[in-house]
Formats: sequence, structure tokens, C-alpha cells
Amino acid sequence: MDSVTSDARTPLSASADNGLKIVIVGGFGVGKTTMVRSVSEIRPLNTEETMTQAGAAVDDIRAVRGKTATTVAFDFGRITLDARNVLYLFGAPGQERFWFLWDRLFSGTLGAIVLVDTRRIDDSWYAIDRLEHHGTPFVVACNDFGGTAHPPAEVRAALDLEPHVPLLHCDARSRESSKQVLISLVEHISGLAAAPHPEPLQELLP
Ligand SMILES: Nc1nc2c(ncn2[C@@H]2O[C@H](COP(=O)(O)OP(=O)(O)O)[C@@H](O)[C@H]2O)c(=O)[nH]1
Ligand SMILES: [Mg+2]
Repeated sequence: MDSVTSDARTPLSASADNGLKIVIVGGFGVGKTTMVRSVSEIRPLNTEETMTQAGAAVDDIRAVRGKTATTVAFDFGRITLDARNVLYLFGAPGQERFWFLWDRLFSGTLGAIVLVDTRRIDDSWYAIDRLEHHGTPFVVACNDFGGTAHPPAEVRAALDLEPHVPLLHCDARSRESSKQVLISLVEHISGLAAAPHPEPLQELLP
């Protein structure tokens, strides 16, 4: 396995004592590894493996021609927010055989980014279902693979997204665009935290 280890160019500050976790989930070849690489301040730790013929039966590569490596565990990156707060990014593989990892990965997670390739929208259903089940806040980001952009209303309907879930457009190869997705997620999370309870308690009391 040609694993890459994080380098020491940006050592973690000794005062950093608060680790926040965000996960990036989505189907095979949707751009998770690319996004973690775009925003991480360290060379991301990942476990890319050259794809072999043995994987052909399990990974549907027809839609992602040119892809020669696949993530066999997960991607890991880091962003220092300030002296004390550090954001850890986990890119979780979307292939069905790794779904058992997700429930563990989601625990203690601040929120998630669901990456979507609008040509293969149904690859994202399972991720959304699991996140809703866990009550993990998330935003959905459609990664730009060129071609016709689908109207947001169409994507929202296809994913059966609740109206309060932000739907964005991004290019995972761009640091700026990926950063915007992270910022939207953090804004969404803080908006949820500030929102009043939808069911006022008084109405439930006699
Ligand atoms: N055109 C385009 N290609 C992308 C974009 N993001 C990723 N890719 C390419 O799509 C392929 C799959 O991306 P990867 O990050 O490995 O997907 P993962 O399986 O979700 O980790 C790679 O060859 C990337 O270079 C994007 O925003 N636009
Ligand atoms: Mg990957």
C-alpha cells in the first residue's frame, strides 16, 4: 500500500487542546480525497491503494474513468483554527463494504459534508440516511465535474432534502471553494444551535 504519512511542515501548536471533527462523505469517486487535500494544512494521511481488477466487481468505475486509486480506509487532514482549536477532517469511503466504519466515525462529529456527483445522485442516499439517523448536522455540496448543472430544486427533490439543509455547489479541487463549503457547514451548525425549539414546551404541557 502506498500510504502517505503527514509531514511535519506545520506542527500542531502545543496550546491546541480542542479538536473538532468534521467528516466528508459521499459515493465512490465523488471527490472526498480531493477535498481533504485541498483544505488540509498538513499533507493528508490517506490510504489510497492502486485499484486492481479484483476491485472491479465491487467498485463501479464506469462513471469515474481515469480514477486509478481508491481510498481503502479514510482520508485525514487538519486545519488549525486558532491557538486552541483544531479542525480534523475525515473523508469516509462511500463504498458499501466500508459502511460499518461510519457509525463509529460519526460519533462526536460536529457535522458532515455530503459530496454529490449529480450524474450519480443515488450514491449519496445512504450517507444522507445515516446522517439523519444519527442526528448529525450536514450540508450537501454538489461537486463540479463539468457538464450541465442541475437546478438546485431538482437536486433537492432527488435527494429528498429537508428545506433547512443547505445545498451548495463546489469544486473540490479548489481550496477556496472547499473552504466555503466548510464555512457554510459551520454557519449551518451555529444556526441550528441558535434556533429556538420548534415545539414550544408549553404546548406539550397540559
Ligand atoms: N472535474 C473535476 N474532477 C474532480 C473534482 N474533484 C475530484 N475530481 C477528480 O475526480 C476523481 C475522484 O476524486 P477522489 O477525490 O479520488 O474521489 P473519492 O473517491 O471521493 O475520494 C479524481 O480523479 C479527481 O481528480 C472536481 O471538482 N471536478
Ligand atoms: Mg478517496
